[in-house]
Amino acid sequence: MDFEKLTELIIELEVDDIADAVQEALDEGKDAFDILNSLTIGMDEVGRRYEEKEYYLTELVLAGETMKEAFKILRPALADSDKSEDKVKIIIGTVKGDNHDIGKNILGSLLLSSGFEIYDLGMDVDENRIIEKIRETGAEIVALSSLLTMTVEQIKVVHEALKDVGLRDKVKLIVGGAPLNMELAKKLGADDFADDAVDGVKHIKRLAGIE
Ligand code: B12
Repeated sequence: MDFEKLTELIIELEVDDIADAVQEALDEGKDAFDILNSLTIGMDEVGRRYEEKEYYLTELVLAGETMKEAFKILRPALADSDKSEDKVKIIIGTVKGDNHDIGKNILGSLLLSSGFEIYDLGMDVDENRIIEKIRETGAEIVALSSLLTMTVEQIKVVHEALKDVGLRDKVKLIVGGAPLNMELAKKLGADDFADDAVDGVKHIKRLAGIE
């Protein structure tokens, strides 16, 4: 099972075949992160085809399903053997108005396998739920995903709401998603940004003072 084939299975939306293909690649000893990378390349191509109007919403939905099937197999294999003893608590979620959760789920799995304690609020999460969860758990880090240009402003809403209730300097806010970059993230009030989930874990470790 080569990486190009895995990328192709995502692009061709082979929802019934992807799990077996990922399993085969793992059985051959391929690195789980390289497999993840080949799947992400496929998702990027799906996005490009959608932009070019070669694919429509049905295909986007199916691509999402295909990625989820792949991830069911891949998730345990991404587990890090070098588990940290410190259980830093992290709240993750996708911002209000946004129903993309694949990237957020990948980040969550990687964080979990790196020894963090994760509270996943899901998608379409507003500032009040985040505040509630911080108070309930004492989480030190909030990691938010925003995939839509339209919803990145929600990061600012969360930042302001945290300030209003006096929690802003008690938590670190890290964000990610394609419409964001470090400059925009900081402008919106976040402390940090990372391009992808693997880098996200490194940044979060730094924010938590682990590395
Ligand atoms: C699958 C998909 C969907 C699925 C989502 C399924 C699901 N459960 O997530 C469905 C069909 C629901 C969907 C709907 C829509 N979508 Co859509 N979708 C995509 C697609 C093809 C892939 C997204 C994805 O999962 N990528 C794979 C993951 C692994 O990547 P990722 O999310 O970027 O995450 C990585 C990094 O960004 C980072 N990361 C992400 N979050 C975080 C958080 C932190 C803290 C950190 C550190 C890192 C991090 O790490 C991740 C892994 O490395 C993208 C195109 C693309 N290539 O991105 C369009 C895309 C995001 N969608 C788009 C659009 C327009 C829509 C719709 C508005 C379409 C419509 N007309 O209805 C709706 C919006 C619905 C809503 N309210 O949210 C646009 C957004 C354009 C924009 N900039 O605003 C895109 C870019 C397509 C395009 N090229 O036009 N979509």
